[in-house]
Amino acid sequence: MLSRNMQAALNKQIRIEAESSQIYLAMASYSENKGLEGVSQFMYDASDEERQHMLKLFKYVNERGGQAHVSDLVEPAAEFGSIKEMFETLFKHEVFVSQSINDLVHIALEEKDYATHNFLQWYVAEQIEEEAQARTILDKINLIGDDKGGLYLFDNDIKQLNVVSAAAPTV
Ligand code: OFO
Repeated sequence: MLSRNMQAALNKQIRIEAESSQIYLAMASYSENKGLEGVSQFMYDASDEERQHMLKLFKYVNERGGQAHVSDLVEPAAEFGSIKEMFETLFKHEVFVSQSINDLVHIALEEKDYATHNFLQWYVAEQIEEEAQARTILDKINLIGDDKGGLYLFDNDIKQLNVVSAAAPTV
């Protein structure tokens, strides 16, 4: 059985994952409007993945005798100065999510809730992967700079990234 405190913290994370899904959906729209097919597909897939992260937590809360909560979401930014800025925002957001998962792990340990601690390990590993992926993408974008041809190639390149992550087991 989840404590009230743990339940509230997990419900907060449910909201954060749902907001992540909306943030990436807004980024999909922004990049699709810029004609970047590969980048927008990457963002659509990332948005779907975040919804899966949300649902996994949602089901866990209910399984453990709590009640998963559907809450209001903050409207995400729709405009970014550039594709580079968009990916910088993504990276910062993932760092924020990692911190939030760390805080959850901390609460689980404090409360000696080892089941939740064990459950959260999947998210800890996932955040390491997502942060690393965002950093790799940012490095590439920094290399490209303002070169339009480079951006075109990058847009093709990121499609391969999609294939790799789509082949990897998710939830
Ligand atoms: Fe849910 O992993 Fe990104 O935010």
